[in-house]
Amino acid sequence: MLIIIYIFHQYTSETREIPLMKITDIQIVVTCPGRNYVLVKVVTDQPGLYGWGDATLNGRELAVASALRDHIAPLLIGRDAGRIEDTWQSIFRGTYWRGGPVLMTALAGIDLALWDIKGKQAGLPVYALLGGPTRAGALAYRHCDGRDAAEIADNIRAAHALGYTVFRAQVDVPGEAQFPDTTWIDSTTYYQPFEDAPYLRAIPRLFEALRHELGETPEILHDVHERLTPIQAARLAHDLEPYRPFFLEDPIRPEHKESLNIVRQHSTTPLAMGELFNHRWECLPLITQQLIDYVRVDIAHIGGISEARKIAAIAEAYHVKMAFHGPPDVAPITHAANVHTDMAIPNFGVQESSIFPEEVADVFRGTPTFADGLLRVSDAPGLGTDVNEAAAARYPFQPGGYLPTLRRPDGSVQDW
Ligand code: KDG
Ligand code: MG
Repeated sequence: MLIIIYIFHQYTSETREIPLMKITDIQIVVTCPGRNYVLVKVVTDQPGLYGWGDATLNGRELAVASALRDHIAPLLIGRDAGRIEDTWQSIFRGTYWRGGPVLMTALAGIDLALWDIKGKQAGLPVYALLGGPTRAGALAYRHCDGRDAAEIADNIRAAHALGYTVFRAQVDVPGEAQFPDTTWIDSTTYYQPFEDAPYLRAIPRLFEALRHELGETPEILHDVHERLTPIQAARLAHDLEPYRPFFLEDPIRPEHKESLNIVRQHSTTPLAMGELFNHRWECLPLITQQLIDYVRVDIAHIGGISEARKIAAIAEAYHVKMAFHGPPDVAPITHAANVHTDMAIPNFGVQESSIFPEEVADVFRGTPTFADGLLRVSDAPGLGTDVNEAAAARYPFQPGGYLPTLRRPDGSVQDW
């Protein structure tokens, strides 16, 4: 017995104590430097030690802000900021209601702030905490949309001159009114008409023209935005094959995942999906049945880095790569979290990059930088991002930042 007590004492007295960091405050900052962002500041009892997370859900910002302010933050005051996984589990499972974009975006805000704090406490960038770099930077793709193939080709040439090698091509479909020539219904809603047959003709023609103009080297991808039925998506994926798209994104709606089998059976065009998913279980059938090649989840909408790395680990086992969603409607903090994760995981595929409104630079520090085709984050501890709160207060929330509602020519609703 004495020996056991002695060994226990030796063990505990030699174990390094990691100082407890109590969460003393959680502040929600809603700001609109050109776009609405919901930011989460987790403050600890350690002098000057705080973390920033992003909890922005485009068009539903205040729902997330309320979930955080009214329901989640009060549960976390006084808890140890160092217990990231335990906090994740306690918010996800421990509060009964789980999943969905609002709650998972709120959870991401907390999770990112806690990883930021963990890195600052350790004096290490988050990618180092995740296992260290596996690459020099994250291969980035750039949006090169346009009214027609000639304009898109010019945009791709201009982006290539900046160092990009992967490009997204979205084109106006001839004969259809396109944004900004859309019909405003009221100050917050506009309708944009969509017809599938002209679209299905236009995209293969676009890729044919781009290959003709630019040759076979540029990697070009296209986002369907969930607008097709499975058999239409199968036809598009098949028709694009000769032009070797990098991937075809969100070819069908996200609900009935097994429908992707139909697309898969008809084409070897790589498929990407996931920006509307909120946790690993939604990705699971697509990964384990190898129905997609790239997981497009949004770190801000799946509960943060803690969930992202688990999805990446599951995907790795099935030779599926990660292509985290990176639109300008999530804050630079999420973009930094994307690149930290990209840097550390072995199955990184490509990173969507975005151009932010100019005012964003007034509010955020530490947005990932781009050079030579790659996005990089700094070696600063944590996520390396910071928020100028005085500047954020100068850009109050703007209501009405909704996505357009698409309508078929007969007036019925079509997926965005
Ligand atoms: O809020 C919705 C946008 O983030 C989405 O439409 C952008 O599909 C998108 C993409 O791939 O960036
Ligand atoms: Mg998309």
